[in-house]
Amino acid sequence: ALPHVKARCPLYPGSKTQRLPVPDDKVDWNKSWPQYNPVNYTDPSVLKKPVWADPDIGSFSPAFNTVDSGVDRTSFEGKYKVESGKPLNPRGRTGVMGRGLLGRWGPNHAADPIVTRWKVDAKGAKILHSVSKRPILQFVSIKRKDCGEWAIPGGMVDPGELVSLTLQREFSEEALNSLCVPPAERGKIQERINKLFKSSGFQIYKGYVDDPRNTDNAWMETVAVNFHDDSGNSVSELPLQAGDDAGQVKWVDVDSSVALYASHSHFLELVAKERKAHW
Ligand code: RP5
Ligand code: MG
Ligand code: MG
Repeated sequence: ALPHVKARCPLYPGSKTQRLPVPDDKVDWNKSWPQYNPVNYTDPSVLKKPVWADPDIGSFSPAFNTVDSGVDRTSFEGKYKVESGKPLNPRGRTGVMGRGLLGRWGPNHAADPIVTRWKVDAKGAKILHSVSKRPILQFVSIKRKDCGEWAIPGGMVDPGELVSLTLQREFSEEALNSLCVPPAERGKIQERINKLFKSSGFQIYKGYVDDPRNTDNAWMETVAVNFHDDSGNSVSELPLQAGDDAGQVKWVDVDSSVALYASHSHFLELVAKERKAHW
């Protein structure tokens, strides 16, 4: 895998903390760097001890590389190292130690629902891309409130929650604003969502996410699943409405030139290849 990039962004998100610059050839922990001494940063929102966050190491020593009191501390990347009680990012140095904005020491597990349909003309015929001559996919994208970047409407897996439920819950909260749907419309929408999320899920990716919030001791991992509305008559007709940590929501053409949050563009590339769509 290529060395992580967004996990080395100069300014740590939501803070004034500058990461220690880590050159490409020093990302790997196996490359000796005796003077490496990155800044220690854990966001005040994490130190306040919300339910979703671990306590600080010292008073707290969880069992790593296993499920520990309901919290999944296993990594899709295999067994990660623990040094002086702190887990080490399996993809290497980030220029920040501590947890930053992430609640868990070690892996922080998320799920990404990639809901797609074909781009069609007024008659319902698939539109082919002028250069690649392939049909164009569209996916439901949200604009994240934290950074303003467009993204897949993903979210954290709650302790003990099935990933299949996280996928449906996060999509409902962020792209359909399910928490604010009037009761009269709720049943019909719920029925469509249930149907889509029960049937056509295709796992696209499972593993490390190159997320700007990652640190040397805490990082994002995800399961990304594609739910494709091939005929365009199920989810395509749902009224999209941004909710929770999403500021806007819309159908976006799947194309290599669209810049997205974290590794989301890579996930869409895998979807496009799988569906033989334009990329
Ligand atoms: C990314 O952060 C994942 O791919 C997922 O989309 C997202 C989960 O974090 P929140 O949306 O809950 O902030 O790394
Ligand atoms: Mg969410
Ligand atoms: Mg989210």
